[in-house]
Amino acid sequence: MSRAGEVRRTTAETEVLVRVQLDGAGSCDAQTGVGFFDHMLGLVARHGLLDLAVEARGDLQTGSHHTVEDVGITMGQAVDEALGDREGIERYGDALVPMDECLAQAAIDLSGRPFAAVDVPLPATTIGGFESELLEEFLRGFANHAGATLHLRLLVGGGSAHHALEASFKAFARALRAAVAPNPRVKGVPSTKGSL
Ligand SMILES: [Mn+2]
Repeated sequence: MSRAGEVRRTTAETEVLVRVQLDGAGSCDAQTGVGFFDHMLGLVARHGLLDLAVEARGDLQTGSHHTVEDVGITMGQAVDEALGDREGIERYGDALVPMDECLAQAAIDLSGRPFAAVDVPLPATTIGGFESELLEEFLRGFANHAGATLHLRLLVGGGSAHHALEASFKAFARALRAAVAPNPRVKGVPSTKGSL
């Protein structure tokens, strides 16, 4: 069965459409109006082996905060939809990703319980319209709406915000890929509670 999700979300600040295919080939069509963010979403698709389409029209005259956060929320909702009852999946995923001088570590539990702990110290800067502190907003929006517990830390590096952000988005993507992976040995929902 194809594990796909499609969510359109409209507020006074943004209009976002996300389509995701969990068992994809890594293709991405991201149009958020924030160049660096499109670049990061491309990395998430490629390293998460997701097929991803993201269209966002946001109030960028206020900066990219609303747009980035709302894409995180909408992507979380689309992944939640694609996961369905979460039967037969790994549920847990983690990744340790180097990017030149940077090393990022991510761990995800598709527990159904939202939580995000992000420890990526970065210089306050804006790259291609993306304000560096928005990594945490994106991940928190995603975790809260995907029903995921997410930890992400930058173990080494941070001087180059571009490298640190790339390492972080790639670690998130690879941990997510591992967590959503089907496992034929997992019968039913991977929880002793019987539901997630
Ligand atoms: Mn790059």
